[in-house]
Amino acid sequence: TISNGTVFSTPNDENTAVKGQHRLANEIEHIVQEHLKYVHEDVNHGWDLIHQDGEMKVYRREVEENGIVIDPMKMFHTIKGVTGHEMCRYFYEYQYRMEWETTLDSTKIIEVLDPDTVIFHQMHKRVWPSAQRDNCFWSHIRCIAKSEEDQPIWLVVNHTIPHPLAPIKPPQVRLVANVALICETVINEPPLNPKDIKRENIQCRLTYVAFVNPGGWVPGAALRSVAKREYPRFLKHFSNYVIEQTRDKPILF
Ligand code: 6CM
Repeated sequence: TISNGTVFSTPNDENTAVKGQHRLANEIEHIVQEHLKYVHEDVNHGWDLIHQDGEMKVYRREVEENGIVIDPMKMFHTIKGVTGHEMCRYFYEYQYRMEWETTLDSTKIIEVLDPDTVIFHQMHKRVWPSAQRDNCFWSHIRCIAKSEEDQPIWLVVNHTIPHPLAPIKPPQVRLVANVALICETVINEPPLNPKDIKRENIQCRLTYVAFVNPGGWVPGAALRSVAKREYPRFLKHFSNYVIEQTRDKPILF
């Protein structure tokens, strides 16, 4: 219990497993709905295609706020042989984070709100010449059923929040991020018996959006060039990671 009376649970606290009943439930619901609303928004107006590689398309909208570059990013990809659930699981779960995240020095869970919602504190690698960034955010995974026949939508949202267990310690700078990974599974030529579905029959259609404020001045041109290089790199690397991890495992629908 923290001095203002708020009860914070720890990662090994067994009493917090009631899904969706915690102090962030309303905020999370709101942000999740926002992401779902804009997932199919078209990218023909105001978005620049800055990278394309096969099925992968990376778009950016150039935006500055008080002289700080906060360009929204939006990307689409289709990954063969994996499900939306698998993509989201590997993105959400703590134990895999350092195996695919190339921008981090460290990650830790500082609170578990329910099995689908945790709070992370992460330290990013320093990008010279700017200050090192950290990020404290809730992370939430969710499955949204569309209908009996359709494959569900899986999504993970990571959204920055302040937390007493993660005070900002200058010279580090806290970045502010709102990112979502939204995935659907497509089954090609489905066999009559769903049990016969093989990895070669499935693919994942993915949308990833990122709204990141670097939380302090960074040279705009440098930030844009880092983003242009790093986001496609992340998407390619992370997708290949999930393909490799799941190749010989039963399909997780
Ligand atoms: O979504 C990604 N990772 C999530 C899980 O770790 C995380 C996302 C946070 C967004 C932060 C992106 C910015 C990282 C760069 C920091 C350095 C800034 C200084 C630049 C100076 C020129 O919740 C994957 C994110 C992939 C980003 C490329």
